[in-house]
Amino acid sequence: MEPQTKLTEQQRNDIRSEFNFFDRDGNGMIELPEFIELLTVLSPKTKVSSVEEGFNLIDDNHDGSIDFEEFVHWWQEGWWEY
Ligand SMILES: [Ca+2]
Ligand SMILES: [Ca+2]
Repeated sequence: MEPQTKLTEQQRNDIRSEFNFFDRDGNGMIELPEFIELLTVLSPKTKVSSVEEGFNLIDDNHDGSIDFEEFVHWWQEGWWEY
């Protein structure tokens, strides 16, 4: 499905745990309010406006939520480290 991802199963499991942790309502998607909370935890100095910008970048298919594959992609890019 995702030939460009080179993650081990262990890494995917780790990311899955993170994803599930931030998916507060457990619907399998991270919505904007959940994402704001995520970024606030990972990077407390992040401004909400730039979080919204980041959300739109990560939301590849622009359906208003981040699904697991989008989340994995973002995680690999290490966007939040900047
Ligand atoms: Ca959710
Ligand atoms: Ca999406």
